[in-house]
Amino acid sequence: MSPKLSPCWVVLGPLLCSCALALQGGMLFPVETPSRELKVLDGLWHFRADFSENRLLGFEQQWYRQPLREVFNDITQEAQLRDFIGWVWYEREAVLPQRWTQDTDTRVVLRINSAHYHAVVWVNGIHVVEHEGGHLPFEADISKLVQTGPQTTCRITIAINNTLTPHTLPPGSIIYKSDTVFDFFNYAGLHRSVVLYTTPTTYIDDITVTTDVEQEVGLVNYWISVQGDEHFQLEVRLLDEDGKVVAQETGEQGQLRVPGANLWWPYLMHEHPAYLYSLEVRMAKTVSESDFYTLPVGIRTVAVTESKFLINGKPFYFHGVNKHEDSDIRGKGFDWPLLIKDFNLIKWLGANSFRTSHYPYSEEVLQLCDRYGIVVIDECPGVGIKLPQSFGNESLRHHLEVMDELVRRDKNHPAVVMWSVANEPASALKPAAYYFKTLISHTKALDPTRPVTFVTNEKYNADLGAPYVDVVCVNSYFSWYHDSGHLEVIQPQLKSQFENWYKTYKKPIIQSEYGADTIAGFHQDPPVMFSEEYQKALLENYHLIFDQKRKEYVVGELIWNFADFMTNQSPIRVIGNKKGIFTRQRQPKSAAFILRERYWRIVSETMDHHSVPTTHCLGTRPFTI
Ligand code: GCB
Repeated sequence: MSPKLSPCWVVLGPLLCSCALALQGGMLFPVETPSRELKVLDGLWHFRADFSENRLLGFEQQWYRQPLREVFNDITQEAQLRDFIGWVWYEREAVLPQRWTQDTDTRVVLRINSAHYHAVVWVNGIHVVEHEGGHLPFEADISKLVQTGPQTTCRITIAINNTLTPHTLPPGSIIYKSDTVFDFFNYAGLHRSVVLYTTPTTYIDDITVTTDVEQEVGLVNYWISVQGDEHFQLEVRLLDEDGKVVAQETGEQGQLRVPGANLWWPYLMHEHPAYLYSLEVRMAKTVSESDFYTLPVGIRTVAVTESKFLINGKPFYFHGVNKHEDSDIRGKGFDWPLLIKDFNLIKWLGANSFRTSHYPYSEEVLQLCDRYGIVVIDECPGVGIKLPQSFGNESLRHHLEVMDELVRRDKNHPAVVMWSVANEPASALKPAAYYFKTLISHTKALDPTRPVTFVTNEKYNADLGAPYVDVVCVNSYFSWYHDSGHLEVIQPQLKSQFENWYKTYKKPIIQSEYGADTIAGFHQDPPVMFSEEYQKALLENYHLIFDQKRKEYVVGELIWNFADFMTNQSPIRVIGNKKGIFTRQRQPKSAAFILRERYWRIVSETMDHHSVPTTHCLGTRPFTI
């Protein structure tokens, strides 16, 4: 039934303290600095799916020992490959600069930014790393392997299996020769770049930053971990956007004080949103051996009260979207033009936020959010936790590890204001209480500076995980999956949804999903389901209640979905999920205009008039990055 293989095997291109993490080592985004080089292995990779009966021929014949190059493939026209379940093999030969292979003071690292789901990696036929779970990076130090002789190339082989079981995260039933159950297209394989980078052998391994504001003084707390030699010196400088040093310190841990700091504000909340400082870290071992890394830093605070979500002490209302990493041809393959188009649409819409439904998005997405002030609810791949066995110890242990990896990767992004540990789990099942209590307290221990939530579609009086969240995030599909076609139920049902949740928990609420499937170009008035008129009417009914309740404790609304996206085949999906306000090709349906008008109206109500950026107002030219 459901397709499994990504067509995107073509790769193009108080303290949050690192000691709280169970993981070894940091996961700094690889960048070029005076001490670090980077080689991005985008382009065509050799590819082979293992169609053998047991899917294990590649391991039996040790495909990693020989070049795969006799087999070459492309975005598939074969249903058999699209629907493939099991191991596929990728291979790429990389030419290395001579000093990488000859200078033993250079550390060479192979980093895979995302391989979905289970990956095994060899370099020159030698096993170097294995990783479970897509959407998060992993890496291996391959210095010893490439510094062994005169050769200046290395062969990288990656075997990836897309099988999903009740114990994977996300759990699923995408199992060879068995049924497939999954709510969106399980694009597999390499979604993002594979890179090689270098550091000195004594190197900056991780940087953790938290920020606070006391009176007018911005505080930047930092922790740096260095690997390699024990003897080194660390210098830390904070530069403003003009390149002026505003604070400096030495040592592995400290606090930088910035009087009159420019705060990081969300888009449309301030006339100069998304102010970023640069934290320059210099590690010196000897005069000639140094490592440099620069991290963008936004100084901001996040807090939650009984009825408000506060950024820099001011109430923040999420008017935004849910997304998917999904597009025609690319599937989940990373694509800069698509990313820029999506950011331009988000800004055009007047949206200030999104949730990374239902897995961590690429690091480049978060970097743009930092840079443009788009607030993020960062969700882990905990989608579809429905079966009792997916709440057992094996699943929980893996889920905790995934949160370690997610927090390690994304902890320094000012745009990330909340963690979401799951989407629509069966949180009324008995083991859900222990599961979510453990998961949420673990996440808070990793990062006490951000609120934690999960997204529920359970009833307020049955949900056993809700007592542990900081913000209640509720999904509901009134007049769509329930009382289909009856728009008149929306207002009373939505009103009692909010009132019941608030009465029970006294916590701020976000409507984290609502929407209707709509086939662009289908018109019907009076509205019927799947027409553009129905989507508009459904939204308008929801909005009436949002407007009442956002005066009280509703702190956000996120439409499902930003754009149409691919799913498995099913009688309720018409070549994918059509709840986008944009088509999969990013063209607006009528509802996009309703939402645009609404979001800009909310902005003009909540922002000082002079601070609304004129270039982003309705009817003016869209933002261009
Ligand atoms: C939901 C899920 C989302 C689905 C959506 C739908 O509740 O969270 O992943 O795509 O409903 O359209 O069915």
